[in-house]
Amino acid sequence: MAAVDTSLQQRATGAAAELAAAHRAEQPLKLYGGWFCPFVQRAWMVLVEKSIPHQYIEINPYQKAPEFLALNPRGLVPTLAVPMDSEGKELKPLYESTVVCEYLDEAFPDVTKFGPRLLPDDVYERARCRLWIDHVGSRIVPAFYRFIQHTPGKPYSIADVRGEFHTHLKTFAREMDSGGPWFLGERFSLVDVMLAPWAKRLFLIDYYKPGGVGIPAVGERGEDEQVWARWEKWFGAIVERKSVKDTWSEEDQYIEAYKRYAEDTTQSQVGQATRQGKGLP
Ligand SMILES: N[C@@H](CCC(=O)N[C@@H](CS)C(=O)NCC(=O)O)C(=O)O
Repeated sequence: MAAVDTSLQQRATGAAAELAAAHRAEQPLKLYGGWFCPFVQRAWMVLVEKSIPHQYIEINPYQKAPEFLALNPRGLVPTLAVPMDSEGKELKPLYESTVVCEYLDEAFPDVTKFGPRLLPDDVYERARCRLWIDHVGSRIVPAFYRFIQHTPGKPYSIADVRGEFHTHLKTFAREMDSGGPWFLGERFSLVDVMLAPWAKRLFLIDYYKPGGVGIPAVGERGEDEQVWARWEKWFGAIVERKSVKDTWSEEDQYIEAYKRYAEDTTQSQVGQATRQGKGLP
């Protein structure tokens, strides 16, 4: 097997390094993360959005330490260690970024201490949010990896993957409420959190792939002028969101870390699944 991606820069840099340093001290709630990982960024954003006391522990998930596998047999970050008592003597694990984010929102419900809930109270609206979170996870994110891992030898063209990616973005943007930049209009929610890390990483497609993300220019979008304008409103707001910027390392570190994806040589579980046409882990 080719070398596993263990040569990554070992620590966060830039703003994310400051955040990690501010949360180095022992706390009952622990997030095991990797600075480069978009799934981790989701959970990290929720901790920041809600100012939840926590300890951040940087690990390299490609080196499967037995203590890590004991917490998460899937061997993936984010992994959360949740205290079962007030002193944090007994810890139970949680993993899968969507599960972790919903848990954090529900476990810290006090709006006066932790700010607005990240899913609506209305049952239908909450289900609608989960529907579009599913669209992010089952359509947009896999298409992002097919796009960035596209190499000239593939049986499909880069235009095909770009088209597929655009279709999923437009379907998402058409569902966005008006009156504000976020998916729910003025209200920031978990739907925004779920897509934010890949929005922030779109510059990597511009950097590595011929023709880049390739969203058509204003005036050249035909019947899609409005939907792309709505996408850009959301995109402009999310990349500037404080929780996104606070959990972001220096840009050149991502360029380095994603080179293996761009060359389609990564041995990460996500990368291998994409290469084999399987569902993401
Ligand atoms: N479905 C998982 C995916 C997490 C994931 O793939 N994390 C990557 C880092 S970005 C990982 O831990 N990879 C280790 C490996 O591929 O062996 C989630 O949503 O949390």
